[in-house]
Amino acid sequence: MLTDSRIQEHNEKLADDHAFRWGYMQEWLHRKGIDAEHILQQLQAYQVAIPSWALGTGGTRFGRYPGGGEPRSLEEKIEDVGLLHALNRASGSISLHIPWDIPQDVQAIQNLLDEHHLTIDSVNSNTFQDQKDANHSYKFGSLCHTQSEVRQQAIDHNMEVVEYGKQLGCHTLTVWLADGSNFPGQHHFRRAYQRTADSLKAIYNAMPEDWTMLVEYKPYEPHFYSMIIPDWGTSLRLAEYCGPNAQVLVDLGHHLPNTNIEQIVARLLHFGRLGGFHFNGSMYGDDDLTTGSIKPFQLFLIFCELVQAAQDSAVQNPAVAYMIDASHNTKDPLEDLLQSVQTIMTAYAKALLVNTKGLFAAQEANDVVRAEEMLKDPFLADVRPLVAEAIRRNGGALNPLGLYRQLDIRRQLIDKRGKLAVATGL
Ligand code: AOS
Ligand code: ZN
Ligand code: ZN
Ligand code: ZN
Repeated sequence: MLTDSRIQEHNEKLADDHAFRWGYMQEWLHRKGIDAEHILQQLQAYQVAIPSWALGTGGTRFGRYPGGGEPRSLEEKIEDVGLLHALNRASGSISLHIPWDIPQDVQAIQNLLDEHHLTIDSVNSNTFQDQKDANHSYKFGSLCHTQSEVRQQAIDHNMEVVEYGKQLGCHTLTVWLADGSNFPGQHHFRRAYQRTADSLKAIYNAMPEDWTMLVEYKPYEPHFYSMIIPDWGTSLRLAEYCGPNAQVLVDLGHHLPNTNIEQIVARLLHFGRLGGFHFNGSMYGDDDLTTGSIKPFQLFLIFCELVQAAQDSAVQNPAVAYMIDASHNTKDPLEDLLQSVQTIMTAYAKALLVNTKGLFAAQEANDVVRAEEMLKDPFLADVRPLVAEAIRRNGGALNPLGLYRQLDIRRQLIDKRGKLAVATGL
């Protein structure tokens, strides 16, 4: 189905057009005094993790329309990510969700990962659903629960998730808590917070020293009156309470409309506590739409903060885990993920082109218009040839989505897995 020679053939067909556009881009960069090779190196090194739960159609609470050919097992999920990575060479890792993705045969899974040049980037715990045969219910919370037995069950689950991660060479635990309340008076806010903090710390203390814990925040949903970790301030405080290897995870959809996310990113970088991202797009809330589909300028501004911080020796932030967290109701999930990676790389490429020295000078001089123009100039540029060249040099396809469609990969997956195939846990 997708072989290196297919990719070569595809690239040869597009070579002429690409040479024309890339040639123009190179000349443009040259005139601006930008070292194209240096930008390419950074783009070529960039990787974004694919969530195992985004490989099938998600649906909403009102229903779900399966797209067909969806992965039925962890093995098939790995194959799907392998396919994406072969096309764009920028999706070289997977985020797993336990218990949805429990590996039955660790060695076989490791072999399959190696075969597709993939790693496990993070493992996610799940205390937002009651598990089969569980002794206690999470209906009234997990790490925040009033009863210590329930909290302990949730702590033990997180430790079990870490165990699975260790077996697969992973070093990151992502914790998203659905804990919260629906009505005034339901929670004792201060006590519920402290129980959560102490439970998280228990997990943190039991993790291996070379592991990172990422703490996600979310303002509402599934609870609508209060969430235990509603905002980045709470995540940050919890991370600090746990220790140096606990960091904040920013899910782009977990902000109230019009929140200045790029400023949050800058603050967290300044405090050295930005641990990772869940990329997606948001119109109203946690919509989990395709990243950049609604606010491409914001995505670019977020990358500007990341690039500026990377160039600043005063910033002491650990490596950031880049992950996608999206849900697909109408699109082919693989097409959506290809679009997402392309969009993320485009935003990153534009951010790399910002003349930061010039920007800082404009800021110092309080030249508001010049500062803004310094950002608009690269944002409005068409950097697609630059991204395509980076992917091509890594051995990927000049047009990953185009090749996916041309090879009719979804049809092949449906033939192999069936029309109603459903990914586990979704
Ligand atoms: C939930 O809203 C969070 O975004 C989680 O990161 C994630 O979507 C979930 O763990 C997957 O079900
Ligand atoms: Zn998320
Ligand atoms: Zn979410
Ligand atoms: Zn989301």
